Amino acid sequence: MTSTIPVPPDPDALAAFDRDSYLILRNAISPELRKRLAEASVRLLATGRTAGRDRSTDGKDGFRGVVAMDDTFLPLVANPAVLPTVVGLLSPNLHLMSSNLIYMPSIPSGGTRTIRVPERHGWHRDMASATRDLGPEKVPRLAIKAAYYLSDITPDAGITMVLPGSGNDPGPVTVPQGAIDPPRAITPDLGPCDVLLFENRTWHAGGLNTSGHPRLAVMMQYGYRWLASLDDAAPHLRERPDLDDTERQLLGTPDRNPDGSVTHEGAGAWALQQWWDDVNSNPLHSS
Ligand SMILES: O=C(O)CCC(=O)C(=O)O
Repeated sequence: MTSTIPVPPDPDALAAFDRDSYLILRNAISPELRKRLAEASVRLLATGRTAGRDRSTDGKDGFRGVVAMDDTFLPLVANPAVLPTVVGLLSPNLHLMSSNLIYMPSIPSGGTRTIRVPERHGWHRDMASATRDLGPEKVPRLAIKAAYYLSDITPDAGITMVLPGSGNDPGPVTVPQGAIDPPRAITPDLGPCDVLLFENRTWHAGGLNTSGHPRLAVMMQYGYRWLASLDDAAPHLRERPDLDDTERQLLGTPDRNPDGSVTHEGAGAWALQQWWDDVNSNPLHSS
């Protein structure tokens, strides 16, 4: 990782996210961790496990809730190279809504697909229910995904595509007839250890993987604590002595006193609030 000591987010990076609706953070994980994450992903996918399994069209496979399935994923929960930017863009009142492993097989360009074809281009915003309930113009920034790609990153690997600056575009996106991507869509220029951030309103789509190798990604989705998690509850994780209070918060600390009684709303965010205050007040960090 670039640094294990969190530093305040770069204001230019926050402004770039506001403008572009996506951001790349370079070297957010070490090559060693990346290798272990890829191995853990392959191990999980090889199991017959059905709890949390997420199989979909065109041979896509994966799981929701991988941080509770293999400890290898735990360092991603409060990755110090990523968390300051996510908190800077949302607030400290966050939890991890999902840790989502996505396996995308390679399909040759002429191969049969049911999605990412002109009739079903696959471009979407996340949190479709929020958009449905609030309306596409009214839905705010609610959550941010940090996407790590664990297989070879080549131009044909099927890395997630984004439409820059689309966060305020209620859509639907315009895709020219016979095409599968809107004009101006891009494949982010990622290095293997980089992370791609995008939010619920960013128009995006899985790219086309024609590389001959499966594409593996882990998407960590952080959202406000008042939003429901998409993963199965894993309260046992919060009991672990090797995790700290910020990790526990992200894994679902409720608004409760130590004796289980109810405390004020938002109280369960104290750890990240304190961490955020420390990150921003450390004199080592002021330039
Ligand atoms: O697999 C991908 O690249 C895209 C995944 C996606 O669209 C999503 O998680 O909402």
